[in-house]
Amino acid sequence: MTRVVVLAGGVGGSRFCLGLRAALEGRVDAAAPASGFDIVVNTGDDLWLSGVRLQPDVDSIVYALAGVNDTERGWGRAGDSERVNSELQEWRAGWPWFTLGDLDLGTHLARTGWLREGSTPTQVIERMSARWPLGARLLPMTDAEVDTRVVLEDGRVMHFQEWWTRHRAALRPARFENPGIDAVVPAPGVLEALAAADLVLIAPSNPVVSIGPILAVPGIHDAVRSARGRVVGVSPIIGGRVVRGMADVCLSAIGVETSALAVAAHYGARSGGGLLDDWLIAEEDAASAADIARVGIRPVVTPLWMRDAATSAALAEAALQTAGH
Ligand code: FO1
Repeated sequence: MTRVVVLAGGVGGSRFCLGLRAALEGRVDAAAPASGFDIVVNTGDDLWLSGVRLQPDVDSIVYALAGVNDTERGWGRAGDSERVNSELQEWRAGWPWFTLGDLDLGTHLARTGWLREGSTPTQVIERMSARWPLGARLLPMTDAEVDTRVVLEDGRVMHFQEWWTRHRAALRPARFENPGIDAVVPAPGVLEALAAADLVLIAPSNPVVSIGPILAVPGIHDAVRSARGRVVGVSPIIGGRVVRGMADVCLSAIGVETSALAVAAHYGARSGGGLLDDWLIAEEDAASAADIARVGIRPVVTPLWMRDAATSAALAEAALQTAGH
């Protein structure tokens, strides 16, 4: 059995994880145990709101793997209602621009209760995951609370969720911060999973606010770098544009161009102190393959659009084959 660890966050991460589960399941014969994989999830998007703890990236991935996610919006539960949210707005509680669905609130209440009773986020996620056969183990990047903050060019500082959902990333960021992250440790199991992995995948998630915080947790960058298997990344940029979300704004704030080449160089070649052995790029970006190779990373041109279950599985299959699995 190939042991795979994925670093992931957001919608791109959850679609890729769905594809990976399908690709791995396709390899298992009837007699063999189902192949599982580990997902190290960004928790920088997490926040307290109206007295409950939200974990947007964890929930996106759990809901997607459980098949109960809202595929139109890209977040929350399918078929959710908003009765409690309306009432919260009447009370002027929470954020008027941030919707908490009724079913989704059930998750937040359960999580908050378990946290208040003394469970760690890792234990809470394990308990939540047991409700559905997810086919993967989710590990938060850390059990500590380290929110992603946006420092604007005008000096204001706000939680990433406010910048993302209220302002739709329209306020110019000077930088992103995770206050206190230097003092935290990876969640239990994260370093062990990376050390045992035959293959580490970096999902096509936002490199700055999804993958960035994971790699900023002390020990994780080094563990990926020294993984025994290959480290394969999937470009979140296709044809010089972001596939979804507002990653281009985040990239330009840290001085990285919105291109498959620039993001590859941002992660760096393992041979040069960075992370990547291989970098999956779209056919639209094939012209940058030679430059990516010059950085010391092997470019692999393959279709990257994850339009549905079949194209997501094909992309994950390409990532597995790139590493010889
Ligand atoms: N995104 C929005 O654009 N608007 C919302 O009202 C909103 C509510 C929300 C509630 C719970 C949750 O887990 C996620 C939610 N999101 C919402 C998505 C979230 O803001 C981001 O897309 C992710 O954090 C980025 O990965």
